[in-house]
Amino acid sequence: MSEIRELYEANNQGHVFEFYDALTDAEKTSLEKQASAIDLDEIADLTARLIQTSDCQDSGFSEAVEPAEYIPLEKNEGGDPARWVEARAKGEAALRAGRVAAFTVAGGQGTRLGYNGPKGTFGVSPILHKSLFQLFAEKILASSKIFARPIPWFIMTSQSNHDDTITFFEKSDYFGLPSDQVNFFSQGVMPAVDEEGKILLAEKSQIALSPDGHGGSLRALVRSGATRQMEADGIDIISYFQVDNPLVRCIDPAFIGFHLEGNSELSSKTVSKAYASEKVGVFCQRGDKTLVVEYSDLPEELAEATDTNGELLYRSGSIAIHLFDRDFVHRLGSGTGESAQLPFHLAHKKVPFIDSKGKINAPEAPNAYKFEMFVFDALPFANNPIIIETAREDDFSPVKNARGIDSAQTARDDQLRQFARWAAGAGIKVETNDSGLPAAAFEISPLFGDTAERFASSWDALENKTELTEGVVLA
Ligand code: UD2
Repeated sequence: MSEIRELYEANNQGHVFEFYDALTDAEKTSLEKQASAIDLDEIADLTARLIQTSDCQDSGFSEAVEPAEYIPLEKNEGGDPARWVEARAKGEAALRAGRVAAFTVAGGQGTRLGYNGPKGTFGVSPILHKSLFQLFAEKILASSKIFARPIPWFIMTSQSNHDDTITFFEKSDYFGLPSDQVNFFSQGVMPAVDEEGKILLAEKSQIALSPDGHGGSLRALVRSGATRQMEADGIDIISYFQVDNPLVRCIDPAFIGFHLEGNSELSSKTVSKAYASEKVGVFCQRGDKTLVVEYSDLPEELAEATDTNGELLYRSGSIAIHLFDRDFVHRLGSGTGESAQLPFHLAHKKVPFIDSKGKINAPEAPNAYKFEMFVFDALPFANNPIIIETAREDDFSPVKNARGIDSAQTARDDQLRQFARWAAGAGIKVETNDSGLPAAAFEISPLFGDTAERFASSWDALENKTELTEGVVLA
């Protein structure tokens, strides 16, 4: 019996090899490889702590939690315009010095959107239906040009969408970016287990594996060699964003400046929650630690509690835009030092599995547990974390659902509103409704202008100014 099989027997997981003897040689090797990559002690520990004593799961919430402080926007109460000007200059200098890389987590399964393909390939821009990946590529290219330094872009995929993601970039010629500026790596996996912690088989030669959550990005950045490459290239700031947000400012000088000024290991952007039940985590403080309490863990009465001004008390929403210090990622992602490991969270899901008779079962109710890490759980480990406020309309409009809230339609409208604001700011007459939506849909490419100011200067320089009528694209 192979060593790995014996190890599984000894750990009460011998059923994983139940069909082994009847497998082909290639299948045997594949199963052994998958099995060897799983840390059985970790699975036993997670089963005991999270499944069998469910009250042990640390949701981050407790009585001692208070709303976290943040740096307000220059235009908002408490905002200090001079500080923002200084931060912007500092961030621009770091960009000109080539210290910044962009990083997108794109390993999610995008189940809610119901789209068949890597989510980044989903078309979102109003006229040309540019994909999320294309918009990010063009924003990164625009910043690379402005700061006269190539900004490397790291993209974390999952095993199930890795090849399709790379093919998409190859077919589109990397949307104008040099191909060596774009780096892909696949995130780690965790096995799904049943109530007893038994590892499930998806096929006779295939363990039921799923991505280890966006928190797995920290170890994947280390394991893939990305942090080492960054160090060699003089990059110490990692600009993190999710694949689902077409409005995100992939590279934001003021944010970078605040991060550097505060000597922060992990900085985050916040917007005020639009309504109490909005599905974003909230930034909180517990003693001297900053943390995010996920929306599902915040008790309803607290989510709805208001302060003396009638505003939501826990309003500081996390929109999953962060800056990581490279050494911090290295420390956390390689499990060295005292901050050894991000905690795992449980997700109770329906997972098809092979039963002991070798039959595939498609459960109708959740039958399995998946283990996921959340990247914001790195916050309590970070020295000097900084939170800055950002304008929702210029940074956040996620595409999560097929229709309704946070859908392709809402993201399209938010892009159109941004274009209309930029046009009006440059003195162009644009007819809009009360919500700021322009009567005629037009599109501004990030390469024409990726901020209000850069749009205005490109517009000024344009010799043949067209009217911004239906279908016009400024490229
Ligand atoms: C996330 C945050 C929420 C808020 C919101 C903003 C969590 C648990 N909650 O909610 O607080 O900030 O975003 O939009 O994150 N991903 C991977 N690998 C994985 C799992 C996810 O790369 O194993 C990526 C995924 O491709 C996407 C991002 O992480 O880019 C967010 O994942 P999600 O859609 O599951 O997060 P959501 O909407 O629950």
